[in-house]
Amino acid sequence: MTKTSISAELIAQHNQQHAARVRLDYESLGEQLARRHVDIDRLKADVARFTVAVPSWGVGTGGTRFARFPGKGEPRNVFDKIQDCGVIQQLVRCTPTVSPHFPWDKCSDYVELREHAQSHGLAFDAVNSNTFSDQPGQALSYKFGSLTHADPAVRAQAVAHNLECIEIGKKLGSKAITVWIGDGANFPGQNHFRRAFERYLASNQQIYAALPADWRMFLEHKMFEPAFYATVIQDWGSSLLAAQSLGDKARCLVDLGHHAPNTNIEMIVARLVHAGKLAGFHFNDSKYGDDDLDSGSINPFQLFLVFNELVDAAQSGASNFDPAYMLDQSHNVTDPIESLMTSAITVQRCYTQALLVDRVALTAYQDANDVLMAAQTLKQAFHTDVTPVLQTIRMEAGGVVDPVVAYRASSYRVHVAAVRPTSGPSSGIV
Ligand code: PSV
Ligand code: MN
Repeated sequence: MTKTSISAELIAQHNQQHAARVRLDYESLGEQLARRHVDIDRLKADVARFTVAVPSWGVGTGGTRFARFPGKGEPRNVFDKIQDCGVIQQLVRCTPTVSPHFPWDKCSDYVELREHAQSHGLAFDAVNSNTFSDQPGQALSYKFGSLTHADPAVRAQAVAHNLECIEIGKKLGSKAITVWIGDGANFPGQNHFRRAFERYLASNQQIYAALPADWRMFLEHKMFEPAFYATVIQDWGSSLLAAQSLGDKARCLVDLGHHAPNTNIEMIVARLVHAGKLAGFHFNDSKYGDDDLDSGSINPFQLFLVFNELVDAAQSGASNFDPAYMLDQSHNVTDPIESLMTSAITVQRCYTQALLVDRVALTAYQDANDVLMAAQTLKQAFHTDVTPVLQTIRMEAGGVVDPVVAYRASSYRVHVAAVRPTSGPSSGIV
């Protein structure tokens, strides 16, 4: 039996208040879509299968390089984090998995952790390794790199950590490891570019060799930070070279925040699909750099355009196409649970809108060089308010019409704040 933090009565009452209105909105949207030859019930069935993983680190309050302002009732450990993720899933019903990060989520009994997650209706998604910061008691420092470090002993330590993550992941039921490293240079001359990349490949070969047969390795690129001059895996080109040289199980993960402003990310997605190397996503949004803002909060159209490529790839039967969807956000000024719920729904919304693109018409406009109508075809889908579809899916799955309203009404944050002491102010990003 699934443990529920939000009471069944509250959920029932909330939905009762909204059910009649949602039904009318759904019918009205259904009529509108029927005129576009879209069957709303089929659309709903497609969208109901869509899920996105929640990052375990996202339920704690984040920070910047300058400060962190802790919130009330923050999770004290991975068990609390899972409880918070359970609330998200209970209300939105499209986030049934959690992506853990080690050593942040280390615990003494992973069988117990897996059972704890199951009891909250959750399973585990990709495990993430951390060789971008030093941990208390760690033998060798990652100050000058990890998997690409000049010293083979540091590289060996970083490889060993990744192997440990795979072992933990096996116990948790994960099927992938995401490797992101902060390795690089802050000054010209600091690193030998080719040697650093060669060391990256050699270290990753050892990790790759330890992957179980049904696992994947997700390589995550990032343009800059903490290496501000030259990051070893700074873009999808380096990531693709690495994935191709490692083998079939290695794929390229796209974190939306890891590109220069104005980069055409949807085109990167199309290229990775073409290469059969798209691992999946870390969804978030940004204005300037790796801001880790809530998905779709700055540029929802970009998110839609990414999903436009994904739906196109799925519908045209692209090979090796099975992307993993995860959020990767830092919530500095909002309640993380509220941000993650609204972000998951935003991602689900963009997927739904992308399903509405009239692809036959779009192809015809593209082939006829009818630029304006091609663009309008995308805009028509993007401008469709699919809220009634998402609300109906949530209600039918046992979630709620308006997750933030229900969450606030539950006073969950107040309840957990009573048992979880507020962590002191701290500096530095988490
Ligand atoms: C790095 O900025 C990143 O996007 C990687 O995915 C990390 O694992 C994550 O953020 C958490 O710091
Ligand atoms: Mn990321």
